[in-house]
Amino acid sequence: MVTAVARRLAERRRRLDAVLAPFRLSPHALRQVKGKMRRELERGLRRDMQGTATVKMLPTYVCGTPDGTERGKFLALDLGGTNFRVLLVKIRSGRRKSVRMYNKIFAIPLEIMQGTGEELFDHIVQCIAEFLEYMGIKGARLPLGFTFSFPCRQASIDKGTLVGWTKGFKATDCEGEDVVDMLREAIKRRNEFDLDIVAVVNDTVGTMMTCGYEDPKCEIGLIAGTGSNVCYMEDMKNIEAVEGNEGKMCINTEWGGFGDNGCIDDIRTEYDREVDEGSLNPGKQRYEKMTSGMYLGEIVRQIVIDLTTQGLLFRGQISESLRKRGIFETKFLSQIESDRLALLQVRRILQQLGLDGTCEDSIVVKEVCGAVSTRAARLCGAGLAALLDKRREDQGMQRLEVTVGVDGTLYKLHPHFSRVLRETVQELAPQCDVTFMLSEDGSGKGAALITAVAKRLRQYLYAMRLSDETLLDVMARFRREMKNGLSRDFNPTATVKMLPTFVRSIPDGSEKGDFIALDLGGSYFRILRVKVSHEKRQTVQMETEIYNTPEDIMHGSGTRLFDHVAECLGDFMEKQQIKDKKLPVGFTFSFPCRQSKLDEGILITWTKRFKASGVEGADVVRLLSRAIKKRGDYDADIMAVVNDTVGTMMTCGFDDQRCEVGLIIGTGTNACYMEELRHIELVEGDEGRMCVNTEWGAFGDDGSLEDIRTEFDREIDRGSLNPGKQLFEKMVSGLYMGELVRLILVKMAKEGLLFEGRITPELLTKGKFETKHVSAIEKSKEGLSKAKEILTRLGVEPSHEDCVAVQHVCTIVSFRSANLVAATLGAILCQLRDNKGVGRLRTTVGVDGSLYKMHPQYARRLHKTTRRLVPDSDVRFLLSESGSGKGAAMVTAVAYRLAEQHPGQSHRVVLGESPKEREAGGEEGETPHLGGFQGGDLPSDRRVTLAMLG
Ligand code: 0WK
Ligand code: 0WK
Ligand code: BGC
Ligand code: BGC
Repeated sequence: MVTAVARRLAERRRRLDAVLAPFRLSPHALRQVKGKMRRELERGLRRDMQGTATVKMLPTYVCGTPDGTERGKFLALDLGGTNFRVLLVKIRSGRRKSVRMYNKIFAIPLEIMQGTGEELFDHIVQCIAEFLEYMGIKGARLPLGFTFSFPCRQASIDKGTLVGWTKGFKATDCEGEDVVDMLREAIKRRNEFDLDIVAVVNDTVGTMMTCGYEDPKCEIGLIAGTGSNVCYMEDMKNIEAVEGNEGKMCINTEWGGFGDNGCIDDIRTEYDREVDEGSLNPGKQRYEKMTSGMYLGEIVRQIVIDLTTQGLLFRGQISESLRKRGIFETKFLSQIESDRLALLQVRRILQQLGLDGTCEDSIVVKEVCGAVSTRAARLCGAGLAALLDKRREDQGMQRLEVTVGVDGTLYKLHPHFSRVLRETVQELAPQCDVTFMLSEDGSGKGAALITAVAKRLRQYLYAMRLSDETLLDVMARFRREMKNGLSRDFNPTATVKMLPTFVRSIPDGSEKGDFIALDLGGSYFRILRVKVSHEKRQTVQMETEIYNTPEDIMHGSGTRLFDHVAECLGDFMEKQQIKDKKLPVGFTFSFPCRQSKLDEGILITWTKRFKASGVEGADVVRLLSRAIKKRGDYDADIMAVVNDTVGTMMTCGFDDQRCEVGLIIGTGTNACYMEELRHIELVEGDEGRMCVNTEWGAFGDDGSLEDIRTEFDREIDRGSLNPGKQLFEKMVSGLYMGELVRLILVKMAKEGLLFEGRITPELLTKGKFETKHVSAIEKSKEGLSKAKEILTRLGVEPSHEDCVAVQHVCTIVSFRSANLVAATLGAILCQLRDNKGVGRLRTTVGVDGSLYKMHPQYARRLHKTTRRLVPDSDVRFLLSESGSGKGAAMVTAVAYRLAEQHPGQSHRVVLGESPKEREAGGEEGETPHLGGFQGGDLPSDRRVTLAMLG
């Protein structure tokens, strides 16, 4: 008897093992699955495999994980898992960073899941309406993030074409359709409320974002629920279907389709085939059907039927209910496999399923459940290990540290699934340190975060739109910075340096003489001969030569730079046949220089394109004089070094006596103005005025503009020659504007908002989109055709809409620039008004610079905003036709005029002068300090200059 029972049990064991053996995948078999998955992942990324790859690797146009700056109120829909949720998500950023969610779960009846598409989307909209009603927010046109947990091919963040239904869904007229459009139409059909559908995302992506909000290392989203799928952040250069090689984009693998080409048929069992044939989508989602909650119960049912048929279970009696498809839900597996459940309870579950069996039967069923769920977990583990190793190798790392955000009822509720999955990953991807992070809040939160980013993406264009309120605030901030710069105590730490220029007045029309002017620092290096004569009326004749300043000179040594300047000057004097003359030279040097006298300029820091070594902290007049001396083939007397803003003010002052502000909006940006000497604490004396070079380009270097700087401004700064410096200039000036636009276009293209996501190497090349392109595209008439031309040259085959959008971006960027300049200029105008103690300021601003001159709308916008911000002023903007070289010559000429009118006058500088110097009245060396000068002890012509400006 005993042996008969033992034999029967052994036979039963043997036959049970035979049935379950294919589920017990060996490490070798799993490694093979991992290898195959790896191949399919790679294939799916290839452009030429798009149509045939079974693992679709769908671009999601999500290019970043949350960075905590997301904020706002969003509606989120979460369709495709067990429950259909409608959520209201409130996101706060900054110190009070938080996400609050209100959600309601709605059922999706089977007949809706498998009815018509219209019925399905009408049902969804019905649920939304109920939710909005319930939340009392029907009127709010909230931005919506739509988690749609099915394979969608996306051309942009807010477009998703359904590739094919999976899981329990089979609604007609949806496959091949854009589900966002279908939802928009259903909302329109209902005509009860309106929503701004900003993003459609897969639940894996929503899950990754939800977890990424807590853990920035989360770059993988895994769903082990009704369905099975994973997404991850891939390097753009590996995503052939989307143009561009920079940055990352999230890929929705849709690994559920793994094996649809038969590559894992070797491990698929007859039960898997049964389940597939009986499914809504036979032949599809084979991997999903071996791993996800929708099917595990069904596999168990198939095995139980087979074992029962073999007489190994339930005394060979197949109950009616056991024949019913789907009766053995996966939740029963989780319950049956739970260690806490006694066999008796397993038996009770089986009884509920109409399976009245013995405890032995319960043990067998439990074992079957275990075999099926373990295989599922191990197969998921093998798939995930393939992805992890791919990421590790792609990044060329020995060890990869990453967080995987997980959601799904199978992972959450099954007693062993998550553990077996983790163990398998450890086994098959030992070089990866993986943290599994359970998504507590579901993918709706993630969808809201993506909506926040997508909206912000559109929003970041809004972030470039500065309201008058903000501009007035910027104006007030700049005014404070001016004060700090003028103050003796705060100047050392001030960002806006307010540099005294020792130019005390503008021309009064009586100047005359023959001068050379050098103009270095703008787009071109000009050398001019300026003859100021006084026949009937004062006239100025100028001859100009433009010289190239190659980049290697700009970035080389200071000696080479000044040798180059001296060489050009030599060439110019040759051409002018004045090499035998020693003409006074006015040197326009368009960089921040600290001056203690007119013919000395200590370079504080390079800006724009210059970075020559050994010049910062040195006197550029001395460097140039030395370079000229070294040549010995001509002589020149550098009488003055002026900033181009000062030169511009003087040039315009020549024609308009009211000109007391000089403004440059060109490669760089800056302004100077005539300030009351009593306010310039760095210079002693209270009488009269002196021109102050504000060097406003550095405004914000102390972080005072962080609230209006955008991610693009930060990117520009990071990629510049002087990170952290000239932050205002980088938001405003011509050297950076084209690049700002390029960065925005790249990001919009990445989000699929432009060029259907096409990104070309040209578009990705720094500096390829120039400010002159911005100017060309904003031309009212031919702007759009210019846009087409320029974008075509960048290889992005723009549509008309693209051109319109690009023109829009150009406008927003250049508008912001003009508005910001209006704000800082407004501060100077208010200072002048208050200095003069007048109710209404009447003044002239002399302007120069290629951006102001060449951009079709810039000047008009600047004028308009300035007048709006400083209504109690009559400002004339006078364009400098002849550049600042003329101004530099004027400074020299004024020196001569004043020398004639006031021989022997002077004043003292306090900043940077040691007490000894103050006593001694200046250091030794070639050129004495302006401060110490007492008239008589300098060569005749020098004396005139200094005194006059005293
Ligand atoms: C919860 C997520 C949802 C996802 C679901 C998957 O919020 O987006 O589809 O998990 O798990 P399931 O409900 O299918 O088990
Ligand atoms: C022309 C002036 C020059 C100044 C330039 C600025 O003569 O001193 O530096 O404008 O404009 P940019 O050439 O940088 O556009
Ligand atoms: C769908 C995926 C989804 C997964 C998990 C699969 O059936 O194809 O898009 O992410 O289920 O819900
Ligand atoms: C420089 C200023 C100059 C301005 C305009 C800035 O980068 O710092 O000195 O006036 O460009 O050329």
